[in-house]
Amino acid sequence: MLRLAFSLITCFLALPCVSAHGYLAYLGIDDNQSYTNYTGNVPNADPSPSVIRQVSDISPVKGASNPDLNCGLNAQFASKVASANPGDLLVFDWRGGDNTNWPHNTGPMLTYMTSCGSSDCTQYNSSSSKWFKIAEIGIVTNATSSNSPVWAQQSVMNGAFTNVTLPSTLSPGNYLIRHEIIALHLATDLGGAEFYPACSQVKVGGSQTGMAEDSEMVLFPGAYQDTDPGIYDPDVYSSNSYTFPGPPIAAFVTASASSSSGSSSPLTSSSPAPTATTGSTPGSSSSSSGAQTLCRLQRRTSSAGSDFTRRSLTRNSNMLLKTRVTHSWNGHRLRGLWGDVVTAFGVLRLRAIRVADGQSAS
Ligand SMILES: [Cu+2]
Repeated sequence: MLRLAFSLITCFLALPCVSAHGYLAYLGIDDNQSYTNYTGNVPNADPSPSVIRQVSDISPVKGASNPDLNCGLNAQFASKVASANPGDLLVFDWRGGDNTNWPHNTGPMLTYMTSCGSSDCTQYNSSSSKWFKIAEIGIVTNATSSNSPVWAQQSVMNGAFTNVTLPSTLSPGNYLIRHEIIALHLATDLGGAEFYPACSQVKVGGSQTGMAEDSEMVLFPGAYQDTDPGIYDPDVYSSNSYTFPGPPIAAFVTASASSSSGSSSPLTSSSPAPTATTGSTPGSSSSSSGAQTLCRLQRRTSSAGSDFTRRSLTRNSNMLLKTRVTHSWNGHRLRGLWGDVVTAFGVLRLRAIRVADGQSAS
């Protein structure tokens, strides 16, 4: 115990300057047979071929009418295209700018798609493209803390991936996937919301026919107003209800999700259908407007590691640590410590856990 306390103090002193922002570092695609992990480019770094459009800075897009709301700050075409099929699981891995965990915990995550037309997306300018929404997640119930309401984004800050299922009836074609985190920690002021859109280029196969209606499509910018209740949100710290900005999830997505209930694996969940929610939240089915009850975010533990690049090897060892902690979660004597550390100091958590694992292994 003494050693633990000492190590924790050391961690405090060693805390790096935590970056306040971040970016989409990886996109994974899980087709149930194999898992492919695509590496994004660090903002403003010398780019490597990627499927994720590189942005120029980890900073947020500010203002609902900012042209960069389309795909992120000065987003550049990417040179590669990911392959996917309807029903595949998209795994978004957001990181802080210094490759620590994503730094924010307040606000929704939304996923849109747009067609790039008949040619691939590598040169596709989406500034006047029509987008449809395939998923959104905001406040969920936290099974590990008495089913209390919490932003799903908190899990990302804690080190989780964000999962979204590609609609199972999605028409084949070339698409941009726009995954967006909106950080609302400053949203009590008009214009305070931080938008983090990230666009990935995919080619969807199959022979489905699902399409969004014209009336369900929006422009970026255009879909949001700074005064939208889910963007300017004076009650963001006092209310458990939330109104998502933008259009509703496209009807064909909702229809396909509810007709394929139960097919998602227990660690994952995603978008719209409030169907397969094993084990969570008895009392929460009375979801108030905007509150969602499904969503468990996949932890880093269940991803295949084979495709990770050198840069992420350190992260891989972190993932192992996280796996162990998850497995020893029940009854682990450091459980309370873990929770406190996560809440107050996201960055401290790993180090604390490393200590904890060292102790429990001895
Ligand atoms: Cu930030």
